[in-house]
Amino acid sequence: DTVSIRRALISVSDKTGLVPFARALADRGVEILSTGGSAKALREAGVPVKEVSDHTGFPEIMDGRVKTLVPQIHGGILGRRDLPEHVAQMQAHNIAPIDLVAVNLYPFEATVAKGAPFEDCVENIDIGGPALIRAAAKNHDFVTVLTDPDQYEEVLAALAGAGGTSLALRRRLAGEAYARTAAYDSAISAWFAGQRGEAFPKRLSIAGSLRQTLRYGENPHQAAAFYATDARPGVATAVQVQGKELSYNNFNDTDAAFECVSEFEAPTIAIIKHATPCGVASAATLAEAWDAAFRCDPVSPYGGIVAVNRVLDAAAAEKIAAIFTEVIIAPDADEAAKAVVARKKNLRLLLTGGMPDPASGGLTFRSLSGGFLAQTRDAGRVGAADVKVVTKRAPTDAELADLLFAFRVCKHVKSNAIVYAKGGATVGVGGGQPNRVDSARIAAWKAEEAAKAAGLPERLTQGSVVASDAFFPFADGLEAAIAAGATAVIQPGGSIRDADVIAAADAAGIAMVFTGMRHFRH
Ligand code: 93A
Repeated sequence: DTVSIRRALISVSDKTGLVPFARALADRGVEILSTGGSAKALREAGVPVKEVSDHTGFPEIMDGRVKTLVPQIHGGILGRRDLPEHVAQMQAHNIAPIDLVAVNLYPFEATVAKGAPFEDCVENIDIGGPALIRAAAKNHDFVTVLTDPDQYEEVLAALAGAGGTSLALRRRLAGEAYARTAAYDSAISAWFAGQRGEAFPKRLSIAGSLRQTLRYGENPHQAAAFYATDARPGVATAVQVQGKELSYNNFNDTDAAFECVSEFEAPTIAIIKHATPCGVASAATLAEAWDAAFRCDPVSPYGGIVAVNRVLDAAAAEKIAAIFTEVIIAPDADEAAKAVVARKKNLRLLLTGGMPDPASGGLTFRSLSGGFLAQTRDAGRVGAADVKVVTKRAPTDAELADLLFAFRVCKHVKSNAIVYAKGGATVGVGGGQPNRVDSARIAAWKAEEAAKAAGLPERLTQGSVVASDAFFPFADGLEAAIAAGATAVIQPGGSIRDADVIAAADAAGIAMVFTGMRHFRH
């Protein structure tokens, strides 16, 4: 089933690796047919090449819209070499067989991503390319199809080794080819839906490129893989500088950590376990932020994930590496920090090259039996101008700053979320409880334990502020927070018992603001 290559058609927009690939084919005696730009690049590099238009006797017309959409090309790809009628028809119509097709498509996705005008996007919808790819993939019994420069080497190796491609290889490449054209058409249809202002088109396919298969999923008996869908800076764009392979849970937690720190402008550290923060702090330096974040909960960070929103420096790296940490994710790290991390062989360091924009749009997904839920990202961000004071006492400036900080952290804590904060750092985090008052109690209890561990005379929540991801349905959750020492509260408001909750706050001399925005995270 090994098929040798006598004639190849190369038509590529991304010219990466084109010249060495074509030269290697030519050196093996393969005749190379190519379209305008690709042929020009090959000629200039001194690789023997024949223009498709010379081969077919038909010029490229309509600004290249019709260059390979001709019977001599498609017949040469689709004809079955084992059917006498096909072979006879090829001969009768002067159609030469094409044994290899290497095509990568007009950069539609990149054109959309750079915000090009409507007409440019339409012009970058490739028609002839997908036709070539789909034809070659269909006739994979005889034809080898390549759709990505990262496949060149493998095919050249097969030619050098067995003198041709195996059926197994051609079948795999055919499957990859259809995955590529499917993703391409998905991107086009999603773009059209977006142009119509439709967030949720009639058919939605999530197209991703396999980044890596994982050893297992959330549990060892589950299989798992990681797919990248876009170029938003984050876990999907990260380069792993060192450490062993990340697991499914590591990826999930690391993403949660990085999304959390991206909310803050000042140097900020988030320590995450099970995709929920156990300590978050902003400070003048990352090292100071670490101390404050760690103080909030000195028990949970072991085996945790740490995200920072600045270039990681050595002082912060020393502190993070001093305890058992699974992963550090940062936009970048300086050489000294890398050297510190390098002392811990297993500690993974991921560098993303930038921070995600917390206000960016897009969809998030959750699978359920028989389907999936899609929603727009929680890009909501509450600032000082968005809050409404509802109590007799207004928060002080310092309280307001902490309230806004706590509410942003709250967005990243599993519901029901209660976050106490003081001086730009969390001092008590409670989440994942099916009722709000338990989350408030857990956060306060953890803060007491943390104070004991640090040898501090006072519970950490004394004189803190508190944020709630959704309204307090009863005054009891608020009373628990007041009992823990909170002096100011931020919450969405909107309960039918808001009046009771406000009265309880006023009775205790507490300042309370409503955001009008909820941040459930289930
Ligand atoms: O404009 S097309 O839709 N019509 C075609 O007949 C056609 N043939 C190849 N696009 C077509 N292609 C595409 O041209 C290929 O998919 C490739 O992306 C590109 C290469 O053009 P050039 O070699 O001129 O740079």
